[in-house]
Amino acid sequence: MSSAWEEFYAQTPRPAQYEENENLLEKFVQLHAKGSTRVVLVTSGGTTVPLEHNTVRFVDNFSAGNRGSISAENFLDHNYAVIFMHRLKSLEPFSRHFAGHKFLDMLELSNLDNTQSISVAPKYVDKVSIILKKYKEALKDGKLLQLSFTTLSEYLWLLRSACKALHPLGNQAILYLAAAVSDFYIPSHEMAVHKIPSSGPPSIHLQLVPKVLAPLVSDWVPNAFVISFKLETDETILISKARDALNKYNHSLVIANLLQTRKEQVTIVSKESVHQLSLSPDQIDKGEEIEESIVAYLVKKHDSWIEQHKLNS
Ligand code: PAZ
Repeated sequence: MSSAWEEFYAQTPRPAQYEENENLLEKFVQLHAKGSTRVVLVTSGGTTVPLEHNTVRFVDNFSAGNRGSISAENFLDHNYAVIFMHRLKSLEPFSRHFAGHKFLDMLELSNLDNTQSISVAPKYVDKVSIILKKYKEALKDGKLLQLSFTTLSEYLWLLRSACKALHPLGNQAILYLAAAVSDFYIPSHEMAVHKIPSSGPPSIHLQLVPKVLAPLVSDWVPNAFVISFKLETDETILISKARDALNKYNHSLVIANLLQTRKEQVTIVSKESVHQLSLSPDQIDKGEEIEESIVAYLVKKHDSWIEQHKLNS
């Protein structure tokens, strides 16, 4: 008998970009395997659940991609190569610094000797140049691969392809699964083809999304350092839910966060310990980001993971 996740992949059509993405992933991993660079897969942003094949309406969630895009920059700072798998139009590393700015207001037009040129307005030059330099460096070294998804099924297909590509790296790979993935969906064969009529209240039957963390940890990337996230809104159940996930899937760490305080406080839960990271009011005022501490902590834990594998082999 096949499991729920096997049935999902058997019943859900592959997305249009499937083969192109597999090629990009394979080349990226091969390049970094040659240079012995560690690679992290960062998933970021929320998945949608379409209600119709010709999608007019869909279920979405709150995730903006702050966690993933900030963390991706921090992993690059620690010399990791980053596969940034994000929800289309959510925040991306580097460009996130300009979210909320009006792009055209940052530019100036001049006309010297009848030659038009465009430059960055003086008040933005310092900020743009710092970020542009880091961005260009990441691209020059081939350290950043960005791939996007929108729907839950695009996410699940892409996640499996990324794991397939990362498998040869063994314990040199980190999976940092920060995306907010839908828990419920409508299977492809049960979904309406056309726009659901508004002649009466619709009856929508959602199914549970198969938990792919189980095959991911046991089969797809069995030696990788796998970190999942757990989001709750009720503080009293957060840590026990994180522990349940660790016991069920047997991966390395769960980062537990509350919707209300996720930007200031997280708890990193392993089978052996519970470690809290938080920003002080002063750090928040200065615009510091908690992802810097999260990533620094994880990089150290990844070192130990690799050492442990050496001792065991
Ligand atoms: O994308 P964002 O910065 O707005 O939010 C990040 C987050 C809360 C989605 C992430 O930290 C997280 O907990 N992801 C997993 C959510 C889940 O339990 O499925």
